[in-house]
Amino acid sequence: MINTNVQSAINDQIKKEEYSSRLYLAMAIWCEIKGYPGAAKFLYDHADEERMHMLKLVHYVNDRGGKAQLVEIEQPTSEFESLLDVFEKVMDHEKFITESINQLYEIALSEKDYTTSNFLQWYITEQLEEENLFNTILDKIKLVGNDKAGMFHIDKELDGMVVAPAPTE
Ligand code: OFO
Repeated sequence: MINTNVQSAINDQIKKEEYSSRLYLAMAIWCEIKGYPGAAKFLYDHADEERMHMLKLVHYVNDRGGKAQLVEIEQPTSEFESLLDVFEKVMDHEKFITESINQLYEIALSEKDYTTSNFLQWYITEQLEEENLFNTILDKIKLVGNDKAGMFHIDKELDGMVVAPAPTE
């Protein structure tokens, strides 16, 4: 049976991953209507990826004899100034998630729940990969500045970028 404090911390993370999915969905919608189809596809895919992150946690809690809890989710921001603004907000959010995963890991360790800390290793690696990926994208966007042709190429590149698949169990 999963430790109560660990379960409650994971349920909190479930909410954050669900919010991440909605935030990236809102960004994808903005990109789609502003004429960035590649960025939109990338962010729609990433919204799905975040839902997988959430589901992986849901299954984990249930498999350990606990119960995953869903709560009300606040509405994500839906207006952005530019593509740069979108990806800066993605980066800020991912840093917040990394911090949250680290705190969750700390809780698991302090409760001597080594099974959960072992399970969370996947998320720690995932966050590192995601931060690296978003840093690369941000660097490229900053490099082209307001150059329309450059922005067109970045959008094309985003179209082909694959977000690493996440197993749900
Ligand atoms: Fe973007 O990794 Fe989950 O939240």
